[in-house]
Amino acid sequence: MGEQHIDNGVLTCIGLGANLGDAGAVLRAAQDALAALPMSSLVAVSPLYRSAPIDATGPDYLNAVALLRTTLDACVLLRELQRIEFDHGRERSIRNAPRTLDLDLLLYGAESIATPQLTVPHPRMHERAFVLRPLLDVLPAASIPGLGAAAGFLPRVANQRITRMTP
Ligand code: PH2
Ligand code: MG
Ligand code: MG
Repeated sequence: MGEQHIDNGVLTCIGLGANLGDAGAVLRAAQDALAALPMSSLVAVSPLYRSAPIDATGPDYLNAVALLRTTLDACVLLRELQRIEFDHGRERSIRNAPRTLDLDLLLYGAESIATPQLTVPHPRMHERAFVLRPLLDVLPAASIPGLGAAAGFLPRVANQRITRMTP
């Protein structure tokens, strides 16, 4: 998968989410946009999952997680993700407002990053079934810096209703 083959670089995990419009079509287009990123190679994309909004309102979300190997800096990658969101009609209004496309940098290798623009690992990823379930599909051994094995958090989100759509 991916437009180019990259052997070096950092393995990153990107959360994809959408709950407005044709969310399935938007997520497929977002996968193509990730595959086209410079200095990057799309390694895997999870199945899509449907879930109710968490800490938010609006229609159900579709979510997935992509694995991207890249030599882009984390802040450059973040800007690319924001450009892809913008290209798909994302408007930045109030926090957790319904969105046509949300691309979250969940993990950047084993790095912890804290700048005004970017916090990695994503601070709430271990509390959300819509992140953990697809993440563990593509990277069963995923480890969250500072917290440990992602799989260890699954039992704590067992109360969150979530449905795998494909395959
Ligand atoms: N994203 C949010 C807030 N709540 N709920 C679900 N189910 N899926 C999301 O992607 C999501 C959410 C903020 O980005
Ligand atoms: Mg986001
Ligand atoms: Mg988000």
